[in-house]
Amino acid sequence: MSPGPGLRPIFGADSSASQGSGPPERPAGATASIVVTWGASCSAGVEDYGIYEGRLGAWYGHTAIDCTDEGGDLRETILPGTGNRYYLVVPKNANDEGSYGRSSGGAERPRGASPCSPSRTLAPCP
Ligand SMILES: [Ca+2]
Repeated sequence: MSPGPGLRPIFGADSSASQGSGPPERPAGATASIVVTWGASCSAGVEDYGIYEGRLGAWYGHTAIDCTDEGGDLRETILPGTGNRYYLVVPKNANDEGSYGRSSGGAERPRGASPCSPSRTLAPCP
């Protein structure tokens, strides 16, 4: 008998009792959302965060995909683009953005396309 198109537990508390169930299946081509978490910025003036997405290998071509940390809880659920992607979380307030971090060579990463704030002058960390 077919189990039917039912839902399967993802991290069920009784997973040890299930019969050979592996990780949840997902249809080919489907994209699952992911959760991005980060630590609070030490930059003075930070009020919020923006998340940028770029394609691995295409350094640096990131674009803002989320300009608000809803709930101020240092985590956001996003829908990733296809392929291999990287993400940057940038401190911001209404007028300025902070650092995008540095490349492995030590250079400040460039700002993203369609940045969340008009300029990048948020005070650096002490
Ligand atoms: Ca949030």
